[in-house]
Amino acid sequence: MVPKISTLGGYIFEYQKSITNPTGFWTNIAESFYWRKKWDTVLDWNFTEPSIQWFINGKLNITENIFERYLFHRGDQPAIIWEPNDPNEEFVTLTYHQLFERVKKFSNVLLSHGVKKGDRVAIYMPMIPELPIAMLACARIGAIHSVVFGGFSAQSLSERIQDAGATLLVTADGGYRGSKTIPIKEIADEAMDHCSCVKTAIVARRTGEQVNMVAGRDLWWHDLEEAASPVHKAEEMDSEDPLFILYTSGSTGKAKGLVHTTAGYMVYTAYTFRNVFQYSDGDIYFCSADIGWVTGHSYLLYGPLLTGATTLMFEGIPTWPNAGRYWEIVDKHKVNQFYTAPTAIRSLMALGNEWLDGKHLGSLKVLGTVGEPINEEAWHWYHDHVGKNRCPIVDTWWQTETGGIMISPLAGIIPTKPSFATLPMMGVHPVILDANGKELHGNSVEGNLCINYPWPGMARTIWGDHKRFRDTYFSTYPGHYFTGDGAKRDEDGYYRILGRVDDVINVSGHRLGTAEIENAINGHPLVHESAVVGFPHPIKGQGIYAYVVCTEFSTGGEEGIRTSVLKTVSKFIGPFARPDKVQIVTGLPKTRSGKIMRRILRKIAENQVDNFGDTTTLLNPEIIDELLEGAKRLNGN
Ligand code: 7RM
Repeated sequence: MVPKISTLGGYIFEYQKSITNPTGFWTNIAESFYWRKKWDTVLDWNFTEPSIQWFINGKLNITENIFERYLFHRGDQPAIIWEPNDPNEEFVTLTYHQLFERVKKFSNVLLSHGVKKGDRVAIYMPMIPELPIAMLACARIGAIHSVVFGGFSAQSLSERIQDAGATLLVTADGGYRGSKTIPIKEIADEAMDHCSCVKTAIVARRTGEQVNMVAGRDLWWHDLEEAASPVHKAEEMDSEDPLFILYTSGSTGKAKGLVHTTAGYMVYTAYTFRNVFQYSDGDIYFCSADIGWVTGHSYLLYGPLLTGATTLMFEGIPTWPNAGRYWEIVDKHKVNQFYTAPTAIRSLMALGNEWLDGKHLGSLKVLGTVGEPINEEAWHWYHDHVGKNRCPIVDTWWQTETGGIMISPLAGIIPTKPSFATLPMMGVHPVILDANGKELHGNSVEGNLCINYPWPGMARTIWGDHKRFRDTYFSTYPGHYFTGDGAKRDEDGYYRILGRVDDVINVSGHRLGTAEIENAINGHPLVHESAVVGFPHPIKGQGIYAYVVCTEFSTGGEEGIRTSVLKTVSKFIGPFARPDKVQIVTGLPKTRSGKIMRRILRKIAENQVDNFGDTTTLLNPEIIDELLEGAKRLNGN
């Protein structure tokens, strides 16, 4: 297993080593894995092309590092505990041995349907055990998985399938989320109508509802698994062979398919998991994220399983059948580490402390947060009421692009400070730059957060568009990876993440591009144009505020348009991207060159009524009064 740091002195010592001699540091960590063939060169990189390669010419398979590796003496230990949506349904435990059998069988299923090394397999599933089984089977045969979050619409799913050129789709009949049943197969069918690349769909049974099975294309998972052989030898992969593609939103255009490769991702997620959460043998670890997002990939699945951990996977939502559900799960399974998003904490906090009454929570040792800044009030509530003042909180900052945690306390080792992600992980070299790209040295500085040296878990490219990868992350500040986040380094050298500095908003921990939402709204037949901004929201962190210019009003007037705009966004992206506020306007504030002055829109969405700064370049300054009037009506003040 990878080494675990256990003192502050140990952290300082290892961190220094990782910065002064990164290749030596990572060699040492990589040695603890199982390689078919060791690498020749640890690292080759430049941030101009950019080109990043770790453990060059190494040969391995990530699933051999979960199953066959020395971890296999854990055959009878639970690998995955699956807790269903309905608390009255039996939970399922898959031991390492049982999970291995199912992964090998499904590997053979994929092979027998023509999936080869390097092919892309799209996965669109609810949170059921077949989801991680499908991912691990892809990794085992060398196919590249592309998991699409089950909340995305048919349109978004089909765009992602086509972009990746997936030939096979793994899906399910339906899914349960709280009191709702999601018609997964129906959505997948609609998506497949628009992409010819998918030849086969494998459908897992969950809800048992009637679904339409297309002859010659759709097959039942259980039939195939039952008939498959459990004998399978893992494909030999190169260190830099892609492991998966995961789509994420940016400030412009369509979603980007970030590509993560095999060895670096494996080493980095395993190392950070073990050290940040201070995982010990036998602990039960619960990450509440959906596997469809990067947190689920790295810290529900790969990091924990590479550590031989027991990882708990929950199908449902925190507020059903009531707001005590997480705490019930913690007590039922004696969870030791719990990792969730600030938005979940804020929504549970708002529902009252009575849901914690009668809950023991004595098994908890470490609490974690991820996805968005955590405000102090939520931090204290989590610390006092959930952690009972005895569990360190790890506020982990990272991104889909970084593959793993970048700035975070090591639990119980680095002293915490509410709302600070604290100090960098081993091998991570953060810098803060001003708007001109000048590095701000020393403490008590604030600016744009960049990283100026490669780490093993970083994404290598954007699928099919390396130029976009360079332009997005490596050209704003040449020689640096630009995160898109603002940050402050305080008087103690601790980092506090201030949020995005681009047109990306973070709604309930879901990352969304404002341009993406605008594109969806503009797809409405009566919409002429639109502008979307974020505004502070007490539960979601940020809410979505849409200013919409209509060409005409159909029957139903403003209210009718509002409702149908929400429907359009659901159809194009998914229900989670629906705006919280839709203001119908006759125009948008634009400069002479036609650029929308978003600064003003953001301020109005935040309820500001004056001090809009320099508006002399506006072509239509009179629009401000109309916007303010409308906002007042919308906000009811
Ligand atoms: C893991 C994940 C990435 C963006 C990132 C930040 C924000 C994530 C924190 C955070 C403040 C944190 N990947 N973010 N973690 N902001 N404190 N601990 O969320 O690709 O979906 O989003 O999320 O803005 O750039 S992500």
